[in-house]
Amino acid sequence: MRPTTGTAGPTTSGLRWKRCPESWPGSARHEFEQGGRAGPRQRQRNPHPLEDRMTTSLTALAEWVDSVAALTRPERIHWCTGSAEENAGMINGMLDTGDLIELNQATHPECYLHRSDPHDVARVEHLTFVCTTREEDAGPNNHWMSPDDAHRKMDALFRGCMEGRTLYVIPYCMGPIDSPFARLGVEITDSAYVVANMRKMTRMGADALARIEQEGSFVRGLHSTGELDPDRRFIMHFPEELQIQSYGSGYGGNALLGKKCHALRIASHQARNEGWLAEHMLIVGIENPQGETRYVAAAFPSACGKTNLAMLIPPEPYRSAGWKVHTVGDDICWLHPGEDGRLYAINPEAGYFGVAPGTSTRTNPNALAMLDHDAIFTNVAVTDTNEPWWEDLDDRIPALDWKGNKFDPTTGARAAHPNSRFTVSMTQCPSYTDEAENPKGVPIDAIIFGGRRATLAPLVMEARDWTHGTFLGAAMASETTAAATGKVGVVRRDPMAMKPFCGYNFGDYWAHWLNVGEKLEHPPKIFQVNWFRRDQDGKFIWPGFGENLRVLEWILKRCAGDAEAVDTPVGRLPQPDAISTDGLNATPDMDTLLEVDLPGWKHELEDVEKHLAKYSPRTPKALVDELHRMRHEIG
Ligand code: GTP
Ligand code: SPV
Ligand code: MN
Repeated sequence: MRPTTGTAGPTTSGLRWKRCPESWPGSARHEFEQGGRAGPRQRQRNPHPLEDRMTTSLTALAEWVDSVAALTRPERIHWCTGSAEENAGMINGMLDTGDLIELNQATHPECYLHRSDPHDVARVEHLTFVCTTREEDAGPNNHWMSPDDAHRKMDALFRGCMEGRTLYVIPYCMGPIDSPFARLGVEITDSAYVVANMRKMTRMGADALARIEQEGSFVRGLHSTGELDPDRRFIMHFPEELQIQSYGSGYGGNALLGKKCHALRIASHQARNEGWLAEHMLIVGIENPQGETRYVAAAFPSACGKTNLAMLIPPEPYRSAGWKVHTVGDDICWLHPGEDGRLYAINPEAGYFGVAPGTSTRTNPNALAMLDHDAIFTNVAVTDTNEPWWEDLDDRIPALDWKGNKFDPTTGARAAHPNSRFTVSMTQCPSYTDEAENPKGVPIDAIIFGGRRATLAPLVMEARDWTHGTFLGAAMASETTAAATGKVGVVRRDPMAMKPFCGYNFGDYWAHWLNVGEKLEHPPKIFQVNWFRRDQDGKFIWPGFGENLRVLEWILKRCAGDAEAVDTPVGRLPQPDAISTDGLNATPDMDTLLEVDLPGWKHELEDVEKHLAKYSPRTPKALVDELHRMRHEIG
């Protein structure tokens, strides 16, 4: 069954989109006034000869689209309204071209499969650049190219690249449409798949355009899938120009420019100038049996458990005691200091682009429940009944692998790509909360850093204060995953889970973290967790997933002043019996999970010292002092 244009197409959003008020009191407006202009220039404009409808009253936007069209030479220009009819038409078009494959519409209505080019299945960190005027401002954490060189390179790639294709203009809003903290962008792309994904992942279309026209300022993102040649693939960021240019990939983080490119790399740069934080964090509310909801934000590197923690289902006996989970976001979090001295979080996204493998009724039932309608699957396998399938989903044997070849289980090969993904509107999640639309955001009690570490890092520990917490974040390390191309399972430093996403020098970023914390009268407490500690047989010691609520319970008790902790040179840990194991089938080895291996930490700190020194002279002295204090206490 295909969606019919003009009738009810895939309905993605139950979001309450409000008409734009006259003006927004927030920083975007402020920035605009600081620019000293009286208001966005408006002019009467005749439609471009290639356009299929009238476009915008904002001259800067119209001129930019004209200039991109002159460079890329598309056959047609389409301004996306975000309507259901438009979406249905585009999905039909992709079914015709084979960009989308219909899945079983009886079991999975409005679900489609996209198979990427096999060489285009993950982020490409080695081809991702931050192009600031001065190389030091991008820092050793980023690949750098001068803006002039980058523009020259990208102009050459974009020249004529949309010949015979449609240029889509996607106005989008990151954050609740009526929030002062929301930011606007326009992505130009020649990929219908990108449009369909952006429609689920952002507030896209007419309302966003209306706000862009009122504010006059927006991030310009230009994307073309090009010829998908990995040697002609670049993801360029120009934070000083509020521009993104991406060529040669159709994959998520490389192509859905609102996500990592805008909401992290460009936004982190803006956040530093404006006194807030743009972070790679989930946001979740935990409601205790007394009915009090406390929000935490957690930064784990790619494919290290954010989506799972954000929508966990409380295990027994927590569920029957009345614990509930409210999901605000699963990947990106913008944190603003509030007038009451607390930190407030919004999720700039409107959907989830989540890792499929490992998702099952045992690990993440909420995710499964949101994936049986109106979802786009990328690079998963399919069963003989044409349902989406991935490793660990269940014990069926799929018929076709992610490339569309007949699946042979005897080869030991995986059927779904390890970085196969789903795209779905956040409102489809059973644990979705309206707080995701709260323009002020939600107040954060705890910030949690976590990584994938087989050894050393304990299940949980608390930082003694904001500075120590910033140190723990800066020192984070984690095993690499399939979310980016390159080797998997290599431990690398991934400060605040932002190694691939910070749009400026980590030295300046850590200084900014310290500054933000210093100004907060009631800063969140900072914790570090590790769900991925392994035993001698290589098995995970901690059961993880829903059971992680047991750790969150201790964290929230600490925030409320209701739990004890043991002070150690590296951080404050729970006593082994402080984490409840009631109702677990087998009691995990809590002694190992909570051990503090001081010689191991001594060795770790030597490596952290070298890591911090890489960012000298911009590394804040307070972090080096913290390292010395810990080392001194270890003795
Ligand atoms: P990105 O979308 O790439 O940013 O990933 P993410 O941080 O949201 O990770 P996600 O929750 O999708 O989990 C990635 C993989 O880790 C999946 O295969 C999960 O099944 C697995 N995982 C998540 N949480 C846990 C946990 O608590 N324990 C174990 N052992 N595995 C987990
Ligand atoms: C990640 O890699 O952290 C993701 C997926 O969340 S992507 O959109 O590719 O960045
Ligand atoms: Mn992510």
